[in-house]
Amino acid sequence: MDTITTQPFSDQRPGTSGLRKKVKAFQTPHYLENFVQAIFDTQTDLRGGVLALGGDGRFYNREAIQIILRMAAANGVKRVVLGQGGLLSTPAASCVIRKYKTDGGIILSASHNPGGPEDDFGIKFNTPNGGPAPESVTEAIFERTKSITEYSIIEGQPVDLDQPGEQTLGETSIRVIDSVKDYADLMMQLFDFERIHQLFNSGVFSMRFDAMHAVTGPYAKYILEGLLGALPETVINGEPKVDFGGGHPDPNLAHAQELVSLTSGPNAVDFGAASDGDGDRNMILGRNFFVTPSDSLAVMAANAHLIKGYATGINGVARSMPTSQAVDRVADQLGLACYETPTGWKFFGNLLDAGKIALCGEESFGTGSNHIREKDGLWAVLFWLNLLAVKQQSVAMIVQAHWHTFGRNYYTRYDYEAIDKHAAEGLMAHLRSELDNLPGQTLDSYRVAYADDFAYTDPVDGSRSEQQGIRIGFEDGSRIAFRLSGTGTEGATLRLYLEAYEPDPTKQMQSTESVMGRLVHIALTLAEIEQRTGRTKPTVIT
Ligand code: VG1
Ligand code: CO
Repeated sequence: MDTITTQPFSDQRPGTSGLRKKVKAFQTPHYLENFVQAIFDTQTDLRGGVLALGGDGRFYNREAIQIILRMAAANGVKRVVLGQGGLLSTPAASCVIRKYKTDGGIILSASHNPGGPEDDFGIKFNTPNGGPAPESVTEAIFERTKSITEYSIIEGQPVDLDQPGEQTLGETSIRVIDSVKDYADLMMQLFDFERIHQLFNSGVFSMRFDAMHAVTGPYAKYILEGLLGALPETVINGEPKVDFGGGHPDPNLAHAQELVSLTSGPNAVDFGAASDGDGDRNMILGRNFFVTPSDSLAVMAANAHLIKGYATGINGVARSMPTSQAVDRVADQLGLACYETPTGWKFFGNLLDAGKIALCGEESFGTGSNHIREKDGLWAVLFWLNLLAVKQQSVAMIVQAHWHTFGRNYYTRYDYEAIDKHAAEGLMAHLRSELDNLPGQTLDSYRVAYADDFAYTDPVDGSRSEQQGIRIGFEDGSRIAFRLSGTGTEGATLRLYLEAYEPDPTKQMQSTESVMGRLVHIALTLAEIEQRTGRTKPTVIT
């Protein structure tokens, strides 16, 4: 075993979902090693314990895995459960950690961020419940990175990442598994595969799933085309590539255009879905119809009783703060508990572990349930397929009927990417300084009901998270929120979230753009976006 002398890097604080940097940063000598050693130093159960390991297959995945394996061996990890080919989707990693009862997992991913030598890489640690480490753990890891002086690694031949079965590296046994099977087994417990199979065989239903050249390709092909009998062309862009085929593996209307066009026009398929780089996000499309992620969560909550895995009823739901309040309306009517958490999946973990909620989601194309502790792209797709099979209605009909019952929460998000960090911080500080003046004011006929900087006290462990984004709520149920991204790797990214509530069914078929016009204007003016960032329009609207 070698002990290598190193010096701390000052920028290894994990963000919303792990440590994300340019590949070049991770290739800096000792950079990856320092962070990994900080995990081993703080997560002491891993010594003599079991570690799950895998990533989304992006550029540098295989190299990083070889380094982590040699460090795991040097740090006394007894066994590593490794995804074949170094691949584990984020939800599959969560499934594997729980199924094999490992002492945690390391997932290599920068999720929806582009991959390749000039683009992004990331690493995150998940705890034995299968979920992203809570802030107490990520802070401990960060603290350790600030004082690290050495790390341990063994010499050794490269491990064969592709051959399933057991091998040894030093004293550590490495078991390469095909996680597709484990993941599919879990899905079969939750959904009525027989019924979905019938839907695909009915001859009147067609779908496309866009894996965006990311990690879900093999999972989607096995489950949709293999087990459920969907036609062989159902999964598009199904081969994982290190650079995601040059694309941006983010399943939204801007980046999944090929799928959008397949669900548009007279020859459109009935159902379209896409997933992101690491397989935890999902986009749901009907024929000429886009389901906002916030609506998707609400529809799931309202219909969970129709789905095998949730048929006995759900007790509670949760959404992140910027996510629309559509699910709150469902919870209200059905008498479910409803929690509003800060952005990022790590905040759902305690609620799920404590059995307080069964479903949760974020506006950023993330939905999930108590089956694992990560958001889960393919799970959401299967949930929708099961619902379509049971209801025998189109996606549009299901969502419109939902609006009719619960009202419609029009929703949109503006992202201003790679803006100047100081300008972004100044803008947020300015908004904070306005908070006390806003309640009671009328802005373009919207009366402000409350304005605050969102803070959260975890109802399970009492931990407190402050400054989680500015919320401005209006008396008619509309809302504006602002926050700075914690996953970007260049400058700062400002996110502006807008929501308008419309209870009247005769006014629920307008375009989101037209409904949002006045709220957008209020937000741009309040935050002085153009003056402070120099941007006249957002980088992307979702
Ligand atoms: C973004 C999303 C957030 C999501 C996070 C990780 O974070 O807004 O909802 O949980 O990405 O998703 P931020 O801090 O950039 O707004 V994934 O699929 O990138 O791991
Ligand atoms: Co992701």
